[in-house]
Amino acid sequence: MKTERSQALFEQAQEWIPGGVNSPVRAFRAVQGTPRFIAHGEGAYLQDVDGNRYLDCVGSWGPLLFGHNPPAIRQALMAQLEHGTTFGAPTELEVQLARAICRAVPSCEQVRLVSSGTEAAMSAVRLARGYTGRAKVVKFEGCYHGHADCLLARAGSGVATFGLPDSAGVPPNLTADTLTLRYNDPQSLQRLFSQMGEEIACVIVEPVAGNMGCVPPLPGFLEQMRSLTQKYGAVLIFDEVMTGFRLALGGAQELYGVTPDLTILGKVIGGGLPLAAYGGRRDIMAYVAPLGPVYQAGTLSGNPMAVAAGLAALRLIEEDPSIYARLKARGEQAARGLREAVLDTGVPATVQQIGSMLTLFFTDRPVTDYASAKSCDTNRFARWFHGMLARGVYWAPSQFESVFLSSAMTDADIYLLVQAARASLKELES
Ligand code: KE4
Repeated sequence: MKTERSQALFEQAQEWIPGGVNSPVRAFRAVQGTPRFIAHGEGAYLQDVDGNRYLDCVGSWGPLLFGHNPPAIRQALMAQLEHGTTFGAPTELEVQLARAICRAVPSCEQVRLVSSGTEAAMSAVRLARGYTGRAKVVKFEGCYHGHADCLLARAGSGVATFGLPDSAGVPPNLTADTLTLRYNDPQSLQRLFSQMGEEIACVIVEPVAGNMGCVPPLPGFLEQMRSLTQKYGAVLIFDEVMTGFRLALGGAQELYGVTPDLTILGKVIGGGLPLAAYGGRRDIMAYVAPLGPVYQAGTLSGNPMAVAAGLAALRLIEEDPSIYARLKARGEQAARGLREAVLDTGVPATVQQIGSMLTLFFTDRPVTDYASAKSCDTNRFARWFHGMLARGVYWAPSQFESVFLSSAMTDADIYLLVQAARASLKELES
């Protein structure tokens, strides 16, 4: 596979951009090798600058529910372009998008549009702290909510005492009130709430974890979280940046029937442009400036181009109510084929899938939390990843990520995916 142009561009990029990328996972450090510089996306496929073509299983990390460059979104952007790209003033379009989001996600009585999932998560946590007057934030190991200081925390020595920074540049005092528990461990959540429930402003969780690989909640985990937060007056925040409008129109909260107080959304609702949102109960959203005392602002919040793309995306979903059943069927089809390939080749691996999200974990046991995810053979994953790339399948370049199937994928595409996976697994044993 020719990669000269990607290699040359990566050399140049490292001169001008830290690590040569604008987001760390893109640098292929977890799998080594040269990141592919992409020239074009169309439907289910990417083409890199050397002319190599790949079935795209990353889908820009989730936004591309319909694959690349769907005509309806392209037309919406062209139409908006005639009127201008940004005004820094309210527009009719953003009212339409806010209403469409609230209608799709009933727990959102109001939403505030922002430009990234990080911004949405940071704002939702600040809002929960402002609304409750409390400081403590509970999150879970292996869940990622963007890179706001207070959320870049890992479990401290005594979890129930303080959180430690998980990044340089985050002073310990900024994570001291962030407590990190094990995902899918209701007992530790129960213990923490009985120790300090009245001090907890919020619990923030990925209702289906995607940032340690695809790890669904075990039965009762979300329900128990809901009853504890209710009982102690803490705000329950579902981070649905990845799962929102991906797993169902109403996201994971619709799928699992658990209603949070606040929801964070992103990715799909931007239709491929920078747009995210946080929203929820009206009495909590009433605390957001200019209505209330919790400040949050943004030059490009509700940007007309991003909103036009987001509206077109939600319209595509509205016009195609069977899309989630089809995406679920695609996910199950891919998972079935991958499990057969794992069995046939005898490589210790586990496939976890929900809807159109899935991960092939290089471990022979179920992955229910970060510790079990970290027990995977990441070297084997890296070799398998390059086997997939060489066979024309662009998989997520990290064991600890989900992949995202799109509605542009066909039976033939899933067949290609499974055959490439089988051959790449077999190669591991040679
Ligand atoms: P952004 O700030 O990247 O728009 O969103 C942060 C975020 C928040 N919450 C969840 C559940 C997320 O998955 C994300 C971002 N997801 C990663 C993928 N693991 C984006 C890819 C990247 O960081 O380059």
